[in-house]
Amino acid sequence: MPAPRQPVAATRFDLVVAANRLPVDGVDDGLGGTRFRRSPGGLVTAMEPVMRDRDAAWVGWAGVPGQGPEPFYQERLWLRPVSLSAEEIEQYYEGFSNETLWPIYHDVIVQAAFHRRWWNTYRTVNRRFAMAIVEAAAPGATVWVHDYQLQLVPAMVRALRPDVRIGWFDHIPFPPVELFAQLPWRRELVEGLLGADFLGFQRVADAENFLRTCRRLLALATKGDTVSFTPPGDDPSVQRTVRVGAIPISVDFKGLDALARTPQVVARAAEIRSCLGNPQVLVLGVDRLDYTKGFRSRLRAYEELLREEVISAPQVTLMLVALPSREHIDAYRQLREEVEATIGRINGQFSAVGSAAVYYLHQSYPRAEMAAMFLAADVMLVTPLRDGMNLVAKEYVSCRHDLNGALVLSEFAGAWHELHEAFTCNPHDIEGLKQAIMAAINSPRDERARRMKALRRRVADHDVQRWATCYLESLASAPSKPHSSASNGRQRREIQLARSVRLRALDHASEQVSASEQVSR
Ligand code: GDG
Repeated sequence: MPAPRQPVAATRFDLVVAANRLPVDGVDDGLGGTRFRRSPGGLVTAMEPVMRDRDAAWVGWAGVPGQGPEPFYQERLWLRPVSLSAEEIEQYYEGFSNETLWPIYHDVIVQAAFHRRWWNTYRTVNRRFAMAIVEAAAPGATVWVHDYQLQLVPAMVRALRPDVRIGWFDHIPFPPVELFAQLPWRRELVEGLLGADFLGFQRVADAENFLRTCRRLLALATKGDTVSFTPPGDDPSVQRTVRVGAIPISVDFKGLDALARTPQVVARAAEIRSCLGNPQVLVLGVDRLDYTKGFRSRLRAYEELLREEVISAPQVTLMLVALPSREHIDAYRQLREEVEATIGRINGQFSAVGSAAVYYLHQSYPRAEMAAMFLAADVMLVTPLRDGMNLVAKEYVSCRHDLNGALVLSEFAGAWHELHEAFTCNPHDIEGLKQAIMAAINSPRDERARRMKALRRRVADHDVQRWATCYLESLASAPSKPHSSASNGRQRREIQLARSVRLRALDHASEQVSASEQVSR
């Protein structure tokens, strides 16, 4: 039964989460319109326990272009859609977020593109998110902003609502300063983030990269895990202290473990193996089809192992699940073409009638089917060239209650810093990758069990609920008040007013630049 609509203007919340996407999927309502249902993503699962007992709101894009739906309650969570036009999606999301920031933050595996109109739209959209947050936040609320699409939001919210506590979490790597420095808008991005009280990263190295960036590019003073900062135009005698820390994200271990133990999933795992002709070794890869995930290295290693007759198909079968991703972007289209051509070549040479060397699945599956795939696979290949964390590695481990299965894990995944008992690989080193795959395939049962037990203990102890709780505790205990030497209440109010006027002026200017650039395109 749909939850009753609430009077929107009067709604204020103690906890406001903001992420690019709302945790909903649009589905056809059968009447020519769209109905929204909860999507079972990792972030929602993570947030559930911390949101359950609080008045919480979630601000984000509903996933369809144009005017979004009115705010609505779903399972006690207030969802506040941010509308994005088709052009804004192209410029803010596909353009600046995924063709500028994503490559820079992932070691420039592909070249980054810089366009001023993308940046202007990024700023305009960040501003829209900030306004939605400001409207939803109760006095003194906690605001938790997520990811690289919303890096300007912390300072924008702070300028309008200094009473709220603001955190930001980076799901992807934070790059070394030498790469970050390429961004023409590097200063604005760092200043945007420094509006937060606490900035969370996946790895210690990401937090350190951020601190180094503050020192090297903005000449800011850092001390331990903190950085001191005066926003531009503010009273220079007032400094805010921002804390930075590594809080690695995780998965819902208990939920996945329970799912993988259900008779349906256990039976389905056996059925998958049987459909594939009961190979001696089933090797699995599950990723978004993204150039960061190391598809090319993985396929090359597998092809060479077949060609050198170290393994043979179908005794060793590879199942590759490649979730469709960012298909409007050239680099993703090219990757798909290359992956599909390589798989065609491998299958042409090494498959037999009725048994393929590679089973390629370019589609999305329900969670239970994914759990069955994890349970069916003897070897799991997680070989990114760079990855903030990689949840798939942790999901695989969570599903292996039988203590069987071997995880091959790239040292460039954030997860590698926690999952020490995996079979480590460097995906740039094809010989090394082949050796890691063979070590996993040939590992004795008791060694696999020993490794898997240790991996499972780590993920069970550091699950996603603990991640969310730790994050919110770190945010709550971050230094709160600005250290002020001179300004009194009146001065502060004046600065406050000046800041919000400046923000409005900036927006106006950015919208005008966007408009004039569009005219001249
Ligand atoms: C970013 C960072 C970081 C995949 N195929 C299907 C499916 N999936 C699910 C997986 C997993 C999720 O998608 C992918 O998460 P990853 O962590 O592997 O990677 P990104 O999408 O790049 O996520 C990453 C993460 O944020 C969290 O902070 O770990 O480093 O890049 O949960 O299971 N899910 C379903 N069907 C599929 O076919 N249902």
